Amino acid sequence: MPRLRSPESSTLFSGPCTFVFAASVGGALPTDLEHPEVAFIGRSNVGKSSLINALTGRKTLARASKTPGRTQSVLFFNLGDRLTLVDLPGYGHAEAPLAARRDWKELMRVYLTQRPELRRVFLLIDSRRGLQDSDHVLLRILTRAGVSVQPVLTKSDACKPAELAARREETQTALRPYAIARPEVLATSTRPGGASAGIPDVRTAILEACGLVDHQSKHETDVSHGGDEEPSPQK
Ligand SMILES: Nc1nc2c(ncn2[C@@H]2O[C@H](COP(=O)(O)OP(=O)(O)O)[C@@H](O)[C@H]2O)c(=O)[nH]1
Ligand SMILES: [Mg+2]
Repeated sequence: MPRLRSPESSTLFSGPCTFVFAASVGGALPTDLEHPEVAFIGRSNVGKSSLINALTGRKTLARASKTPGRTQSVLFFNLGDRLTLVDLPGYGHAEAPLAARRDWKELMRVYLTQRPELRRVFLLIDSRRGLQDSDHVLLRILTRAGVSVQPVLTKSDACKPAELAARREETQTALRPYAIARPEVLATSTRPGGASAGIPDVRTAILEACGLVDHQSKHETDVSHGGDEEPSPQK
């Protein structure tokens, strides 16, 4: 698949994005989606639906639901016929019944072990709270599955800049023992006052994870490369 040039990559997220499949515990996962895939996960209320909507410039793509113990599902969205965005069920709800927690774990196990398309999981963390015990449970599951993790602090507008910087450092330190976690911690806000901070960074990280980013639009320059031909795109 050819890499997207910068202008094309910026329009990908404002183009068509359609719901294609919902998988719940005990059900099958789609096997015919063909595109590289990235998934979003985090504790309930972390701002996952808001972030997915902001990334794709929509108001209602990802439904916001706050009912604990409600049927949990893995939602698949086709973005411009180039990649699949996956909305994973939240966790960490204090009142969630035991059966719901068990279903969540089983759904994660099935999803994470049966997705050769999966390139990266974006782990959302509330800026005001930092990593919680339930995030560490998830990180251990992701470690066993060997899935690359991009940490993202959400609701950055709700913190003062110094507090956000401290939370970023603290998160980086707490994630260091996890080899699957990428070292850079992104921070986002979906509030107009937050000027949609960090949303373009997350879009770039998605494209990079999927091998779809044009070389010139990458932030860092690869100096080890010494004028070779452009590497062939990853499938
Ligand atoms: N201050 C602030 N609040 C946010 C932001 N994103 C989401 N929220 C709020 O956090 C709550 C949970 O958001 P939602 O997207 O439904 O979280 P989800 O349960 O993880 O899908 C809602 O009240 C949102 O309005 C943000 O960037 N800044
Ligand atoms: Mg939600």
